[in-house]
Amino acid sequence: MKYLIRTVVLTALLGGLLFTGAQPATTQAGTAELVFTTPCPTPACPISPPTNPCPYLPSPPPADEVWFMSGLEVRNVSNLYGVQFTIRFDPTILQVMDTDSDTPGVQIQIPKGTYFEGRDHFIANNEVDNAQGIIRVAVSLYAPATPINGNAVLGFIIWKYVGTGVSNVSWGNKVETKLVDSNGANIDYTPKDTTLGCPAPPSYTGKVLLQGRANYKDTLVILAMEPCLPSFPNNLRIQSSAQNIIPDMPYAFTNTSGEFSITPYTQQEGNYRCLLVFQHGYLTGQKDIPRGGATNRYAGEITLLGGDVNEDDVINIFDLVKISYHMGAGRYNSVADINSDGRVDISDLTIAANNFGLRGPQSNWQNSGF
Ligand SMILES: [Ca+2]
Ligand SMILES: [Ca+2]
Repeated sequence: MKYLIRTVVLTALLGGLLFTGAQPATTQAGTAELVFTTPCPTPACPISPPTNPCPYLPSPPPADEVWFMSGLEVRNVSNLYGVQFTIRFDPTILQVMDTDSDTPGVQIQIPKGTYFEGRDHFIANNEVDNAQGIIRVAVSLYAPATPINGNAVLGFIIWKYVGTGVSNVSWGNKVETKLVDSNGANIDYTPKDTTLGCPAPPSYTGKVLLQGRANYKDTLVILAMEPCLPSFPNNLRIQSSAQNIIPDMPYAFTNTSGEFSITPYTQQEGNYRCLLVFQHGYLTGQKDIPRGGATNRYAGEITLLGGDVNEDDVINIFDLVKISYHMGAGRYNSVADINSDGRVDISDLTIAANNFGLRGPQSNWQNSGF
């Protein structure tokens, strides 16, 4: 038994010595790393990315304003001659931009600015599947090029953000992603995955109830960058009446419980100053947002008062006249139907009459966090 162990150890030692002697430049297992360097690899990106790559979400951003780069680097490698890698990303958050308009499909950037530039190399594969979120690349040096030792940039990815959130960006498994020496033997390495993304700012939430109704759905809530004014902005009232999408303003409609949640646009985070609330037939509502944005974003709860049928943010004789007109047979009007029960009758008139003389915008939010 002792003899056997000694033989095995001796053989292993000899094997190690022989192996080292035959291939003096071979790797030390596990010391190499594959890394993503973002936004700029060392020593420098070939081109400079914009300062803020996060898009103006959810509005579609101009494509040329939102790109940025990651370098694909190998570090502490010895005798590297060929590389094959698979990289995965979340295509709902990131897309890879094409760097080679002469080749069909989408390619990452090789060799410009990488180790391969100016050296004999063969690109066997360079394809990006932006639908699945997969990059596949295979590159080998060829003679008389000498192997890579130390650190080297293998490629560049030009990304653009297409959605809010954070994507994992990962190297494939050891079958998909391989470093090989000039004999085609695997070089061990440690893959360093990364995350990229623009986390969404915290949402403003709250609850808008409607006097006289049990179902509180479809009240429009808007985040505005202008401070709240003494009167509701007429341009927003016109647009919200048409239920158009409001350009460059985050908005949401309440659910049946009256709850809303609005996520600020990433680039305007901290610039919103007023929460505006609009529902047909009701006084408007609003709430000041502190400069720089609220820390606790629960706006609280407000009950809009009904009866403003002509939507001038005051409940007066004109509204009562209008409701009574629509009480007539064949004159149903959904805005005059304050309580939304399918009829314009004394219930709607009474709601308006009881609010006679009141004006919007209301700002009596309860239990607000700001
Ligand atoms: Ca009115
Ligand atoms: Ca009614």
